[in-house]
Amino acid sequence: MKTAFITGVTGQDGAYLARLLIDKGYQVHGGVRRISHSEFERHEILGIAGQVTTHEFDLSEPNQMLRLFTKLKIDEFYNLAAQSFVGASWELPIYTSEIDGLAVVQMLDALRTVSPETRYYQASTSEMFGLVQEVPQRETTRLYPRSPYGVAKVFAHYMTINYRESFGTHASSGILFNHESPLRGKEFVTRKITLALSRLARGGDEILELGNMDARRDWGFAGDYVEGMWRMLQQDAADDYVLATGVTTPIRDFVDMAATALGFDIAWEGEGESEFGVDRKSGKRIVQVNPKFFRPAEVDLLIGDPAKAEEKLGWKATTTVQQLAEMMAKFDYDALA
Ligand code: NAP
Ligand code: F7E
Repeated sequence: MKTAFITGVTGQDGAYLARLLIDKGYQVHGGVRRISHSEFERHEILGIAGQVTTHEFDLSEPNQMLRLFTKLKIDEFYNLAAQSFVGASWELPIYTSEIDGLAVVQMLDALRTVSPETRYYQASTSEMFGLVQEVPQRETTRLYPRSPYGVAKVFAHYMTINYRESFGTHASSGILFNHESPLRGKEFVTRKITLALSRLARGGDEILELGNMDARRDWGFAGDYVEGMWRMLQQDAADDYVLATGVTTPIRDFVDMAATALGFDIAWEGEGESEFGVDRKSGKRIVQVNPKFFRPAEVDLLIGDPAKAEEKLGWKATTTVQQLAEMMAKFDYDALA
C-alpha cells in the first residue's frame, strides 16, 4: 500500500485528490492547519469523511515539515496548500509570497534532507503566464505573472525545477489552468455566480455584482485535473505539464450558461462599468458590474495547450465548460432546497 501526503487536503483539489487516492488503495495523510477555513465539509460531500489521517500542518512552520517527513514514510507528496485567491494577494503580498513561494523551497529542502525518495507534486498555475506571451500557453511559454500570487508561484515553480535538476528530486510541476467544481471556494468567480443565481432562482432578492466580465478563462472540472496530478507522479522521470481544456470563455458567457441552467434568460445592456444584465422573463436586473471587484492588474486571456499531457500522460479533460456551469448551478440550487 502506497502512502501519500496532501497539503491543502481540506481545499477543493485536496478533497478530490484524497478521494482519488483512497479509491486507488493509498493510505492518505493530509495537512490541516489549526485554524482551518473549510474543515472537512468537502470530505463529507465526497463521502470520505474520516478516511484521511490528518496532521497539524502550517506552511509557515518549516520545522513542522521536517518533523513530519522524519516521522512518516511518504511515497508521494502533493503540495496543494496555498493562499490561492489571486484577488487577495495584492492585500496580502508578503503572506502570499511566504506561503506560496518560500514555503515551497522549505518543503523541497526538508524532503531532500530526510526523505529523498519521495515523489513531489507542485501546484503551479496558469496565473504564471499572466500577460500572455503566446497563445495558447504551453510548458515552454515565457512567464509574465501579473499578481503577487503569480509571482510567488513562479518562484515555487522554478524551485521545483531547480531541485529536480540539482539534486535529482522526483519533483513535477503541474501548470493547471482554472478548474472548478461544486466544491470551489465561494470567492472564486464561477462559484460566486452559481451561488448568487441559485439564490435568485429560489426567489431571493439580490443583484449579482461582478468585476471584469471580459476576462477569459480556460475552465475545466477539478475531478479531471487531480487525475492528471496523480499521473505525473507515476512517470519514471519528473517533468512539467500543462493541464487545460484548450477552450477559453469570457466571464459573461459563464454567467449566461449558469443563468440558462437555472431558467433565466439574460439581456446584456450598457458597457464597461455601466454594464448590467436583465432577466427577459421577469424584467428584473440580476447582474451588474461593480468596479470594486476590478483587480489592480488583470490576466485577460488564458487558454492552455494540453498536448504534452495528452501525449505523455494519456490525460484529457472530459468536462466542457457548459457541463461544468450546469453541474455547479444544479448543485447550488439543490443545496438551497
Ligand atoms: P483551495 O480550495 O483554496 O485550497 C487551499 C488549501 O490550502 C486549503 O486546504 C487551505 O486550508 C490550505 N492552506 C491555505 N493556507 C495554508 C497554510 N498557511 N498552511 C497550510 N495550509 C494552508 O485551493 P484549490 O483550488 O484546491 O487549489 C489547490 C492548489 O492548486 C493551490 O496551491 C492553488 O494555488 C493551485 N491552483 C489552483 C487552480 C484552480 O483553478 N483551482 C489552478 C492552478 C493552481 P483551509 O481549508 O484551512 O483554508
Ligand atoms: O477569477 C474575474 C477576475 O478569482 C477569474 C485560482 O484558483 O485560477 C484561479 O484564479 C476571473 C478574473 O480566478 C469577479 O478578475 C470578475 O479575471 O475565479 P477567479 P483566478 O483569478 O483566475 C488560477 C488558475 C489559480 O491558480 C488561482 O489559485 O474572473 N472576475 N468579477 C471576478 N473574480 C472574482 N473572484 N470575483 C468577481 O466578482
